[in-house]
Amino acid sequence: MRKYFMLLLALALLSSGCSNPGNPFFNVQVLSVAPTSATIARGQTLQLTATGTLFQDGREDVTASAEWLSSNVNVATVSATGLVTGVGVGPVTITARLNGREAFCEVTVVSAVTALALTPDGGFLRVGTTETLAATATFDDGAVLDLSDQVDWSTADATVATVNDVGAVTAVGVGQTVITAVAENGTAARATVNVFEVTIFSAGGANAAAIQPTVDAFRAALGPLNPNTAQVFPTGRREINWDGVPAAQTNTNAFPANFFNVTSPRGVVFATLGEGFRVSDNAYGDVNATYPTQFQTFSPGKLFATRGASRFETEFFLPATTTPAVSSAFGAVFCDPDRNTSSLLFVLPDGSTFTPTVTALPGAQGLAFLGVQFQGASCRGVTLVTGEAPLSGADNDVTNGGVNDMVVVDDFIYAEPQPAP
Ligand SMILES: [Ca+2]
Ligand SMILES: [Ca+2]
Ligand SMILES: [Ca+2]
Repeated sequence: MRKYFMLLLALALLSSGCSNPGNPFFNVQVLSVAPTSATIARGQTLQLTATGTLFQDGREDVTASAEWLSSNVNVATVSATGLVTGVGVGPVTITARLNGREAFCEVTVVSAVTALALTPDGGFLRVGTTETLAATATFDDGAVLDLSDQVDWSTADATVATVNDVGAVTAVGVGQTVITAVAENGTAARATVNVFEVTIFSAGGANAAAIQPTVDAFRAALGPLNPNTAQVFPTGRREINWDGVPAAQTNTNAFPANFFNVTSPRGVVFATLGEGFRVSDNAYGDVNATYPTQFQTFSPGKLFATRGASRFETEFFLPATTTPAVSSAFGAVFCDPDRNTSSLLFVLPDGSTFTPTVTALPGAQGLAFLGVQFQGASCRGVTLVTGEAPLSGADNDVTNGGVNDMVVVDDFIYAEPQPAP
């Protein structure tokens, strides 16, 4: 077997140029170039790589060893290390040559930028975060190329956001700025960037008194409590504590989702993928007799939950209308969050999300408050993730013999809904 292999090796060496044993690449069997075709703009560069397939040793990068040639140096030049530079408009063939073998890349060089676009436009960035914009150019021959590393970038207000030479925008301070990109021929494009910041109000403890200072700080930050009327106030806050819900709409899964926009106008409507909503005056003891050992009120004596789900949405409207609105702050009391699985989910106007979790866990039967105040942003609504499973007669809380963290809510506190921008 070994003898047979040695014979094969000898034959291979003979057939692959062993007359030139001083050349380390004498046994290159196949030479390839990547990419094999490309479109670049005049002035743009493109790094090609050459790979040799060797008889014994597999594939090897031979970019630095190959000889590089351009079929037309008036269209594109190529350096000794395979770097192509577009010089004039047209097609050109770049050739890599090594030990008598050749490989090619067909390059098209395009010229005039006729349009430039920046994406995303209208993004929302939290202070301290970075997002990279893309500058996409359309050329006179219809070619479309990403020119992010070729254009000149600038910001209208560096105290709001800065931008580097490849389009990476870093949020500095609350506000709005315009990012501009200019191509070599002067074609420009602009994108608006909104920078926001958030203040988190978070507390957890064994009883209402333990979270009261944080709740009150959140109230103070939002301003005066507005009355439960159809009017839109320019400032201030609204609250829902569930305690005034009539008896006929308490302890039933048919609590109206629009109760606090129609019956008692406060500018919110609820939505759930579950079976409905239920206000309880018995800590859901009529759903599961063990729940009152876990759920206490912040404001006596009613609580709120969705049924058939463990999350629901709160959407903002101009009070007593069907006109969508936005709010810049929302907070809620969470009853008995035992694990870090309850949260608020805000969707910003650009579709990005901000999802703070209830992390100030209160102990086995306590209360937590989580409030978020935005500066420089407001939201159409908020999703409340309340524990890990729907309330159920068969599903006790995790600290009372069950497997899932059961959570309900009490007071909602939110900034006055405002007309959507
Ligand atoms: Ca209450
Ligand atoms: Ca518990
Ligand atoms: Ca729980």
